[in-house]
Amino acid sequence: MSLTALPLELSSEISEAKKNGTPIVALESTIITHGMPYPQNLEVARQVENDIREKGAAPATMAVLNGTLHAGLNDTQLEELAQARDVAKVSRADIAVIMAQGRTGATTVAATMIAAHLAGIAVFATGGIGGVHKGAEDSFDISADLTELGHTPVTVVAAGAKAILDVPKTLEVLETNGVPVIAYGQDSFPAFWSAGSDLIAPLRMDSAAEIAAAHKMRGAMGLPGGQLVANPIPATDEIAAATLAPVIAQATQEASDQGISGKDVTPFLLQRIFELTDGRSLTANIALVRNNARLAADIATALVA
Ligand code: PSU
Ligand code: MN
Repeated sequence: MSLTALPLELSSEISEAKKNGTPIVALESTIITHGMPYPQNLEVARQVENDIREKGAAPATMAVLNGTLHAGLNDTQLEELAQARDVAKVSRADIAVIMAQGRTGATTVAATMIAAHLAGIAVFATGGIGGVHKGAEDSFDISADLTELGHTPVTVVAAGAKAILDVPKTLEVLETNGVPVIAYGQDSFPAFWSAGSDLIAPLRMDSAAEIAAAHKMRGAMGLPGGQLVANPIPATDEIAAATLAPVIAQATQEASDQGISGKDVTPFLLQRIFELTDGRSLTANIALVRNNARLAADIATALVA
């Protein structure tokens, strides 16, 4: 059997950054194709990339385009992805199949970590990670993002986990997988749309330099796996948990009534919550992704220092 060469293409911005030792932050593309509606998804994707550039780092949005894994998209590619319909949502299980078939796919947190590691990128910013779904004791629906964090040495900055998930069980599975869960600048584990929650995060750090040092220490010890940095949403953009609880309950009930399962669950819930909050969930989502991108850029900068 002959080896297949890896079809991995770095954008000119990312190859330049690698040559110059510029810090790089990876970004996912499922948030663009399945997490937000057009045209806000495109605006946000561009805004987040610019937030990273303003910090002196380079943004690498990851996606599979016609079978090639891309680290960094140009503006035409970003626009095509934002408008595309029926793009596959790819995770660890299906990324190689989609690539071998020459298809196009948006990367989840798990697949973005794989892509970032292949491209030599250590830090990744997103909105929220996948987790243990409510009712997982019956459905077994646990996101591959959690096991990926246990395998692949990338530090992921997210705003905690959404209340569409069973957050205590999500923290348990992360612990089982050996993933450090680090709340940034506070004791409680952030709840995505709300800065705080009544769960205390397992770990806390207050600076990008400390987070970078912990990332390097794992590497020095030869420990596989990454870190989850849980960065609270800025106070001005929060939505109270009590406001969202009935919305989440309704969306979850509808998903179950309509027999939504597997990969479709998370996109369905995000879309229904967007509709039921008249778009307010999206405004908060945008603010927290940008906030995560800025922290990730600081961590990437501290890592190359
Ligand atoms: N959570 C969000 N927004 C998202 C996702 C999760 O708040 O866009 C996306 C991410 O790409 C994440 C994926 O990796 O959904 C998880 O999907 P699943 O639950 O099917 O593993
Ligand atoms: Mn799932």
